[in-house]
Amino acid sequence: MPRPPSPATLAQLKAAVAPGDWLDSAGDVAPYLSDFRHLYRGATPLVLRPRSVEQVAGIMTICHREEVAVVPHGGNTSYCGGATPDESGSQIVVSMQRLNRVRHVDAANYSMIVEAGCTLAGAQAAARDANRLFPLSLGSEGTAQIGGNLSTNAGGTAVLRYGMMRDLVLGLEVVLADGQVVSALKSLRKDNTGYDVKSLFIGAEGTLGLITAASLKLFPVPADTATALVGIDSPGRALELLARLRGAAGDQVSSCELMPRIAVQMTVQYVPGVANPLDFDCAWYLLIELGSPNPHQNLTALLTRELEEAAAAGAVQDAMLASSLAQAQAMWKLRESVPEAQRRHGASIKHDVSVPVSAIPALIERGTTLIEQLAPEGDVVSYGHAGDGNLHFNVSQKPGTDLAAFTGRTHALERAMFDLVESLGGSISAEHGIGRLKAAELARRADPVELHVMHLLKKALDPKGIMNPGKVLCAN
Ligand code: 2HG
Ligand code: ZN
Repeated sequence: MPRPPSPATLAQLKAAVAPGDWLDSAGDVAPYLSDFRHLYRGATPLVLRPRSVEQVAGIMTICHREEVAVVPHGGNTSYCGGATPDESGSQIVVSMQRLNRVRHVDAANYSMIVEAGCTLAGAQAAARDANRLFPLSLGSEGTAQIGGNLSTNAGGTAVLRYGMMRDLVLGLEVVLADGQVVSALKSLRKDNTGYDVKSLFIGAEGTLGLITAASLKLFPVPADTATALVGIDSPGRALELLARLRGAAGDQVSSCELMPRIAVQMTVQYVPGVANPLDFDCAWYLLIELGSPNPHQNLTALLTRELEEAAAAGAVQDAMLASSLAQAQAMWKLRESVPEAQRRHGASIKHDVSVPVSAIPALIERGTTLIEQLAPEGDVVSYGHAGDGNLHFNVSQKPGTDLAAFTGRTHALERAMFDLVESLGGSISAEHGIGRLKAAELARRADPVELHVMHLLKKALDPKGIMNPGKVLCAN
């Protein structure tokens, strides 16, 4: 069981980093104590900002010996409180922000090695400088860090073509709970040498070890892209269109994002600089992007033809193809601003869930009915990565309703949504992780044997329970 650090231990921990790389005053540690959504507010006696894997190893050696709990901290964009210390004031925070070098870009091998504290946007830029693409793409990419993307197995808007963070990893460097370093930073596509140890730490949210660097896959930069915003009358039509496009363009379909009318309306209303490119009012909107490294592919012609045929068959109500980069960016701004619009609109209850793509229409229909029954103060705003089967089945408070009554529905809504998702063969966390927010639900709903294996792994790798306690797994 972790225990509060003594003054002597705190002094040793401070000495493990350079002067100026630790913080302990109330004002300085404050930004590390609350999560992005302000769901939790914790306390800590110390924030450390190491600059090297050796310093992280030194910190973990001390924490292991003294049984001090460690909360890894990246860009603080977790939606599940995954990087926030608890209220006890005994957990120390290890911020990865100063471990942020791009160690190596190997253009010929289509790979790069970056440290955990690099922002996702920084990693993308390093790849682009070498005329390569690092394809993970998220609204929070300017702030979110690679270590957090790995620890939550982040998704985003290009999963359809390139996969989630786990699919983009060739190797990892991880500091274990006792300070040993797993140096598995190989940049190989083929490596069948026993268990896939690195995989354990991806999606583990810092509960098994602290990721310090990763070797990541790179791809050719798309030289031809086509982006369209399409108006449709139902989610089923969205799937029909996606299937049609995949039939015509295969893996070149890189994004398929679904938004209901209310999400578009809110975004246009609340977020400065967002305009609805479609003057036609539709029940649903689909943002489609195709990309190819071949500049002569003429994806715009292909997408135009497919949309025209779909419209002639009654599957598409209206569509606009971006005729410039600026227009494509405006369409993406519309989509990526939906979370901000929901924030500006007022309180919301979020469910980041996934189902098989074929079950998306059933999820929307049944989920909407459930929410209408259980939360009369709420409006359903279900949007997201339909091509991946992942919806953000969010509920926004209706203007003029009682806030306490609305937020009081959170638990009942979550239970009902998760029951529905389970009945459709889905997942209660598609891309945002478990953190503290969903740890109890995971314990309730995970396959018991799978959960047992998770606890076995936790005990084996973190016998003293010092790695991000209370996240992912509830103590047992
Ligand atoms: C997105 O897809 C993000 O925009 C955020 O995953 C979703 O705010 C949300 O619920
Ligand atoms: Zn998302």
